[in-house]
Amino acid sequence: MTAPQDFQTFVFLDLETTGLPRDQPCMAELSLFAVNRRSLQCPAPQLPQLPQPPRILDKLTLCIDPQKPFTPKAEEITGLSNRTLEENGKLDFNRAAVDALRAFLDRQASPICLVAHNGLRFDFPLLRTELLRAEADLPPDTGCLDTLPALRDLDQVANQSYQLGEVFRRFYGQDPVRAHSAEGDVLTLLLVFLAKAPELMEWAAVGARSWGDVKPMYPPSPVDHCAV
Ligand code: DCM
Ligand code: MG
Repeated sequence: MTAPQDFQTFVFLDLETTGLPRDQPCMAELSLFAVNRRSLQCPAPQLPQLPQPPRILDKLTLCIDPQKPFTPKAEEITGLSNRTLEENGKLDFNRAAVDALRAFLDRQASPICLVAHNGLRFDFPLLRTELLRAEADLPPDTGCLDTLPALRDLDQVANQSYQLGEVFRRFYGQDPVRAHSAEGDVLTLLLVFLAKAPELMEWAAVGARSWGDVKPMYPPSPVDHCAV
């Protein structure tokens, strides 16, 4: 992004998937928590006391039939499987899911900034692949903040882990809950963000990328559409 962006809404996002980028994964769950900047401008929590998430917060969580086999590792850590998603009648990332996502974002005060941990390497490129496969996209000027490089940049500390759970443990001295569920990971991310919200919002104003510059994780192919 060129000019500093006064983002009004931060949309925390996490995806659960069938595997890692080398597996050309498909989405199996997505979760978004949208928070207005006003609710992030609260005093920093007295660490390690765990803050309450903001009272005013919109949520969207969808389970998705990924139509591609989970790797054993992804199945183990997410607690999702092709069989259980299918037994529960979950559909693929279809038009209704795309419309729900876009309507959810359209309801938020703009400009909006998507926030994901390791988002530039994982969540944003994969979401872009999935949207393009569904012949959809997001507005190209949507902001994209990756909290992993942002926190690393703010800390200026060498040789420490920036894995989401590790950052959470450093701030709050306890394990995050429901790791590897999309909603659990979004809550963890939001609580991590709250520990440094003023600095991260300032960082986002100049450091956020644009959705239009996010390269898809892999070319979406409707033909071999994540066949099981
Ligand atoms: N993932 C994986 N193997 C790992 C870690 C993650 O296959 N060791 C995949 C499956 C997860 C997705 O990445 O659903 C997102 O990771 P996370 O749950 O940390 O958000
Ligand atoms: Mg996750």
